[in-house]
Amino acid sequence: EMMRKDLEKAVQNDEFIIYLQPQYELKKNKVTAYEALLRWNHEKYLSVSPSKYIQIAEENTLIHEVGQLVIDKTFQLLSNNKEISISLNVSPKQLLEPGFISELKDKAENYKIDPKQVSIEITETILVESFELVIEKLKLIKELGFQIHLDDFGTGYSSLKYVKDLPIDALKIDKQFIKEIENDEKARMIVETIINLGHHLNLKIIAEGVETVKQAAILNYLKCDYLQGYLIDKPKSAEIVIDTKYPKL
Ligand code: G
Ligand code: G
Ligand code: MN
Ligand code: NA
Repeated sequence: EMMRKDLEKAVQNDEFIIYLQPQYELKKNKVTAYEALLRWNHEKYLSVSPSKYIQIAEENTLIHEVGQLVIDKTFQLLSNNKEISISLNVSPKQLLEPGFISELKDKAENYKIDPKQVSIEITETILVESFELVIEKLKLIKELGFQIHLDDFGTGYSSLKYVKDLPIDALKIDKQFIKEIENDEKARMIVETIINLGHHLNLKIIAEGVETVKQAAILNYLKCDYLQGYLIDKPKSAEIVIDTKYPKL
């Protein structure tokens, strides 16, 4: 309840900032994309996970404001940096809001950005309810030129149906699997199979939670497309990350 009141103030006082975490493109041997991760720039809340206050924001109408400010701040970054791509996390409630798609379209025009620079990350849990409606929404988003990434892949429910029926561009392999690929033969087989499945379906593959050089080497050998994780960098303030020249792996 206290957090809800603080959240209202935070929206009014513009206390939210965007952190970026780089995504390393193995084929090009450099960072070419970033994931936007929301942070509450307040001493009490900076270390609190956004999933916590997003959940509270979702229990009332604040999620609309928070979602809009994430889009505004991200599009502002993109309009100043035309050569990068950024993916944003969108919760089920946000995606299903009636005005969401037109707002996305209008903001892309206002900030003069190419929708191809933007990926919308959705999680599998989004899909359990209102599957048909979600497909319709995602198709419209794709028609506007935005990309769609399926987040936390492998941990949800009935994922293969989603991979077949959804208009997606990439799969993000959940960090739980990546954590185990060095020492667990089964985890490595699963990751290899996800990568091959994705490639057969013309999808890019992003590995999340890459922390070691050995994990990166295995993922490179398995032809994963992008690496994201502490090995490259942790999420940091957007300005710092965009100005960082990351070394080759
Ligand atoms: O950022 P962190 O590193 O702690 O992310 C925690 C969780 O919060 C993740 O599941 C991430 O997807 C989610 N998250 C981070 N930023 C946003 C955001 O802007 N919108 C939504 N809906 N979720 C976010
Ligand atoms: O749910 P989603 O995948 O959007 O959230 C990504 C989460 O993973 C964020 O909380 C982010 O801070 C965290 N994260 C990013 N890289 C790593 C990593 O290398 N290891 C671990 N353990 N977590 C990571
Ligand atoms: Mn994500
Ligand atoms: Na994820």
